[in-house]
Amino acid sequence: MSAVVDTHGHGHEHGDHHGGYSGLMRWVTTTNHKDIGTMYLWFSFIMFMVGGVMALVIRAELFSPGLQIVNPDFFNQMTTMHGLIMVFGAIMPAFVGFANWLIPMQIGAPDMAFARMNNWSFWILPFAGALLIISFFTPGGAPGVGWTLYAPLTVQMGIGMDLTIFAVHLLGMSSIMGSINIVTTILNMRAPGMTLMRMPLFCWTWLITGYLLIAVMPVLAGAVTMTLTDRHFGTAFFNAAGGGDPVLYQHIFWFFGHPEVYIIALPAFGVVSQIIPAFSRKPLFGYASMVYATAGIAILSFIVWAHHMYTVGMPVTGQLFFMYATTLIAIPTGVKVFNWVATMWKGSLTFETPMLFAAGFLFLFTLGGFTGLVLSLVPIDIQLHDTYYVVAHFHYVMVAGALFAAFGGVYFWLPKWTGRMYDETLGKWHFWLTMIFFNVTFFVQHFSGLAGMPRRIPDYPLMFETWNKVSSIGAFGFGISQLLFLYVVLKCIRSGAKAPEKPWEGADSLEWTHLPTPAPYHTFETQPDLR
Ligand code: CU1
Repeated sequence: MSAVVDTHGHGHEHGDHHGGYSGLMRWVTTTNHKDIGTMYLWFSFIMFMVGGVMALVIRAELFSPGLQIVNPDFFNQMTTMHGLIMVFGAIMPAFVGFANWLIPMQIGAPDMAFARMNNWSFWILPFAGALLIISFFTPGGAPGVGWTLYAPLTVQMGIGMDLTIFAVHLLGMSSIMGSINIVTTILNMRAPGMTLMRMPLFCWTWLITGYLLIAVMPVLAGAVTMTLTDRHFGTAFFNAAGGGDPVLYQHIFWFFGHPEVYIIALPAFGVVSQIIPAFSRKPLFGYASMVYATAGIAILSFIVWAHHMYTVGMPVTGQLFFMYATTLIAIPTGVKVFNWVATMWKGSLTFETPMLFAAGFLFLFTLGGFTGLVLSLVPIDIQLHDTYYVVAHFHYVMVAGALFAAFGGVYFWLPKWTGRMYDETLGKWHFWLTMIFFNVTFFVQHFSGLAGMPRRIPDYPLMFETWNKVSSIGAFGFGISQLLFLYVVLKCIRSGAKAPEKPWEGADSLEWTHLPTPAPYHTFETQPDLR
């Protein structure tokens, strides 16, 4: 451990001290958790832009009925790669970036437990991302099968499918190594006095997320490996003609896929659970219940997977089980929402950009939770399955949930990360543009979905035209607004005003997190606890 600390002293402002390396090699060889966190965050932003351009291709095509811009096959490739890149390339690495930056500082550890493996976890990602993009340039292009990679379509695809399978394997390896690192760091490297129940909530959500990832990423790897052997080695796991069953794929995929929703959501909950107390000048309400609710959500997430599959022809008893189990998740989620609101209750609230994003998260994520509850009901889901209502629902969870929390977290911790303040006026502009265009894009998709518009189809009847036009205009506004975010961050790094010790006045009690790595010897027994 000490060797790592000695050669890789401070954050990125001391780039000339990294084991003799400088320039690019310094980033390639770094084992510093702050450097690696920074690389995760930038990688995630680049993937967010790539996946965003794909979303804009989809929305441009859907601006009008008929086929204007792309052929149906390329449209399918766009929906597939948009989903894969956003889930595995953008959202997940963003929160691993937060974990790298924050967990060692929040628990008083000098670095992550496995600093060299940490470097490897990150550097796998660009290769996985490259494989996904290279698949577009293979014969037949990228697989146009949807991000869920459902059998049996995957068996017939070209070599782009093999590249995608390999990319998923690499992404899974990266996630598993990252999770082992996070779990080990939290369990073994807390400073004296930092008991588990005193940890900042972000650490708790990542501890639980780490276990979720270790449990389900191998399941996804199994699903795509079975697809690979069906394609090339004569097995018939998902081929009815050989005694297999394509529905088996869906069961395996969603046994991974539903916990994956919480792998994305739980760290977002953690970020929001730290922003809201800071801007309410009050401790988090119901800390212990937050921890238990997070664990409860994680456990329930393993027994709800078939709510994605109500229409495959499962027995009514199966539908009922998965419906009741799914509706149960509303209870711990309700506990969390109650606690966030109760934290704000009678607080001295201010609404700087991080708090705006946290409040936006709270409102819109709850809305996405409600449409999730609607979709959990079998008779309703049978009507709405594969419509734009589902698309609207999960974008409220993924974008207004995870992405808003990530934006809030970036604004919240940028002063700690860079030593500089961002431009508050521009930050607020970024929030309001994002908030408005997000809803213009996705709220109307509830309407086209309820009217029966199917997802993943490039053409549609005239009756859906109005809401699609509105949605496409919103999407381009949303996309352009994110360039403002890039500008605000770059401006902060280059020329932001010097950040004060405590940028957010009050309950932001992480005042020592601006100190260099390794954190000085610290005992939390003599400090107020940090939650
Ligand atoms: Cu689910």
